Amino acid sequence: MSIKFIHASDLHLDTPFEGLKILDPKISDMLKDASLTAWDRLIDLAISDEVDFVVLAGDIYDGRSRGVRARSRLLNGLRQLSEHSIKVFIVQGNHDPVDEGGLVPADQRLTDVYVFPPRTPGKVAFSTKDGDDVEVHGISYGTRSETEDLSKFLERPSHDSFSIALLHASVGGDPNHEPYSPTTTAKLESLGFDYYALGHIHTRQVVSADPYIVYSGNSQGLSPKPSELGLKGCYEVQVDKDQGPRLTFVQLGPVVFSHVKVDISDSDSLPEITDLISSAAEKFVSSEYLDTETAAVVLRVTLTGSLLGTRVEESSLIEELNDHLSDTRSEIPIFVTSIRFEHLIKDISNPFIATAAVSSLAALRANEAQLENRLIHESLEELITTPFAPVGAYARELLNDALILSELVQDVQSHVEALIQEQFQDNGQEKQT
Ligand SMILES: [Mn+2]
Repeated sequence: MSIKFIHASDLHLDTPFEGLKILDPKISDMLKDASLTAWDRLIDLAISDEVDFVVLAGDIYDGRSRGVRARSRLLNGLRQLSEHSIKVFIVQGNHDPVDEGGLVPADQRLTDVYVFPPRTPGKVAFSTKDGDDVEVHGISYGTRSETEDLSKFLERPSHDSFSIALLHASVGGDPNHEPYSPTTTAKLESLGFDYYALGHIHTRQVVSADPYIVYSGNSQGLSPKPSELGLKGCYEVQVDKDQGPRLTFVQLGPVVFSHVKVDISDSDSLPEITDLISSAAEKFVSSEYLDTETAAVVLRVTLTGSLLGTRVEESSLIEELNDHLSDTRSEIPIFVTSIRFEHLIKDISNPFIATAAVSSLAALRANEAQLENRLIHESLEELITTPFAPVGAYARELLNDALILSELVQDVQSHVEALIQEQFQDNGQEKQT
């Protein structure tokens, strides 16, 4: 037995990358084509590696409109695979459910393309060119929000074939994704398939290796969110006689979203901070992404440490940084899209922070259980309007995030305690000398 196939999902073809502020035309052009380039690379890979078939686990399209660029590119790729007798199995996901239309026009005769229907057992049994028996089963989304476990519609696979279940589903729940078609590894295992080719969660992961329950992740990252970071692509799966499936990750997405953290504690001027971030970004990109298929890296930068005495506007810093980065020697273009300020609140010597700290502490003392106390909110609201931009941005973030808010209160409490302790010790020392 020797079966070779590609497992991909969440192509989100022609996604518009909404909400991303990309000012550099070179990068925005690259992004505009990134999801389509990833699809073209998948087709090239399937043909050059002579795989037997391709499984696509949902969210082929990105939005309701399913624009003409996405449709023609999909059709073109599927035609190429058909010409090479490479079968394609597809389920529709929450971004492209069946009630919003089929994936390919009915008048297109694509004999080797199988799109599974919703809410009814879909199954295709066939033999590969080497004579190995394969069964692919799958269930599509009928509507955008399938809240039932769709795996219950699957038929049992036959034991003498290599069997694959193709689903767009949430295994075990992931807070970053809508809990559509929720299921568990135990539930899937009990169905008896050899390989579960999953989509929906954009983070690539082998959930279980016996049997294989796998998320290929999306083929191109979509934003600087955690599930979208790093290299994106597909799994090429090889199944040989008496051997379990062997998975090889292949990068497809040309634009990589990533994240770099820079400590700016020791810098006290804007040019110094810009230099520090640029060199950190360049170093990070050259160590992580050389020798890859990456055409550009879109970075989110997190700054930690004190910004005392430095006035920094996020937008001007981003502009400055990108100017700086476009002149660098880095082989892969780097573009910074956002900057976050972390833990600046710890700098208790800043008068704004000290004010907030004291009122927060007072609030905490007054009512320990209620973190979303009026006083904390008031002091944070006050902070938003400070001329000290990073603190303002941080305060705004805190107001929208109860978890960070509670962390802040803990931080403040321990810092104020440390401060008191310090003063107490200083006094003690003074007495001794
Ligand atoms: Mn998706």
